[in-house]
Amino acid sequence: MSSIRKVILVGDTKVGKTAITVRSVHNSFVEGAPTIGVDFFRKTLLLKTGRSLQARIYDTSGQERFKSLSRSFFQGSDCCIAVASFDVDSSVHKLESWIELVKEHCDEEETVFLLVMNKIDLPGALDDSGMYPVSKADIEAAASKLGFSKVYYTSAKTGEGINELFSDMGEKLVGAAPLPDDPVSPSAPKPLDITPKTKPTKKAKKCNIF
Ligand SMILES: Nc1nc2c(ncn2[C@@H]2O[C@H](COP(=O)(O)OP(=O)(O)OP(=O)(O)O)[C@@H](O)[C@H]2O)c(=O)[nH]1
Ligand SMILES: [Mg+2]
Repeated sequence: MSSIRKVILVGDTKVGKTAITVRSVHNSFVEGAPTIGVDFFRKTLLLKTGRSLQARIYDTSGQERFKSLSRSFFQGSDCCIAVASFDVDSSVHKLESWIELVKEHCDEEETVFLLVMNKIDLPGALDDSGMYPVSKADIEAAASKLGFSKVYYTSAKTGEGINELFSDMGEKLVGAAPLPDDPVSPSAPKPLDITPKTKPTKKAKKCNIF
């Protein structure tokens, strides 16, 4: 297994997928325009072991008109960051359909799914003040329905929560598929399998939801 991992960001338009990516890669925040199709970024993820991973990040558009283009980039993803935000009404309800769409493109390799609620800098966003179309209670309910044990609360504007998100992602990616020579990797080569192969039945798709 190489040390390169494919990461995709999905979620409704305007939730801040590009802003999160730019904050993580360039440590800056700019009022950007909506993504046209897909943007590509690279980031080195430093791991607790001292080793590193290269993340190839595909920041997809959340606009309906680009959906078929976006989904063509889902194939072979090692990690999916699903993003919603307090100020985008449909963003939490649509998470499930985004995640299902990504799962259709997961192969038998394990894919790590992370759930992000962005724009925590908006005044009162975390207080369930009723000021925004989406509340903290809404995202927590969606997380439990979708099987996520954790919601990453972030602000691309201030940078809060972004480092934690990407460093956790690196560790989980390695947990899902250890790097060569990692202590958790099998040290001995696998014995040759000489049992006759029957035609494989359709494999169940394995996904890691955190
Ligand atoms: N206050 C605040 N605004 C944010 C944050 N993240 C993004 N925004 C703003 O939200 C708007 C949408 O951000 P984008 O990053 O373009 O959203 P996107 O999800 O990439 O949208 P598409 O590319 O259309 O799918 C922009 O005006 C951003 O400046 C944040 O953490 N806090
Ligand atoms: Mg974008």
